[in-house]
Amino acid sequence: MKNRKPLIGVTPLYDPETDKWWIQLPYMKHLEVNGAVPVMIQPTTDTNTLEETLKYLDGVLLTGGPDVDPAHYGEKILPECGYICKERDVIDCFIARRAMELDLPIFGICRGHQVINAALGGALYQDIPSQIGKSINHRPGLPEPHDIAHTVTFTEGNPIARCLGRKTVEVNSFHHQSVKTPAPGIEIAATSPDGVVEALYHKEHRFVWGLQWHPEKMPVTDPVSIKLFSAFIEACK
Ligand SMILES: [Mn+2]
Repeated sequence: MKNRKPLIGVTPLYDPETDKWWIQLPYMKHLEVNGAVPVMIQPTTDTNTLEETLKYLDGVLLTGGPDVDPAHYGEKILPECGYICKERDVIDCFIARRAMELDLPIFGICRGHQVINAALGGALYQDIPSQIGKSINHRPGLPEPHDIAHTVTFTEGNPIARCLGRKTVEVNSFHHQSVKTPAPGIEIAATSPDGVVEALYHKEHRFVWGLQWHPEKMPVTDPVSIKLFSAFIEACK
């Protein structure tokens, strides 16, 4: 236990229209209110710099964003695949793999959850509506970011379910891709009623969790979000 709050590196987003890298504040806010110090990871593809950055961090939060290049899981790009940011793929995949090797806790949200799987050798569905079906709309475009889109049901005895102390949770949804084949060591922790993977964890690592939904888009007082961010931050101490 260190005599300071955990320092959490947060991956930024790239906006191709303005050529700017930026952060979505709710990730930082939820980390801050639950007892961590969040900082943006510099968007550089120089992996030496990223390696040096990791030496200072107590954990990493892999954020949402554009689709991972299907080349990472050995597939050609389908027409339904969305915008790809190759620089961000380099940054996020390097951070995910090296944080694993360094035993740093990793919390992946939406794209971050998909990055964990793709970086470790798993595959993704490039587009849920065209590849799985349309029983649930995972990108319904509801008025508020915290509006509930669907339920997720946890598998028996996984650490995320234990953290929340419940078998189901109501979640928001902003994605059109999902985990197809789990990477070696990755276990599915929760699915939506249509079978889409909504949460994962690494069975041998002390804290590698991925969520397909966005707990940071819920109010900072949301009990489920508090438990998830607190568990991550506790692992970073
Ligand atoms: Mn969903």
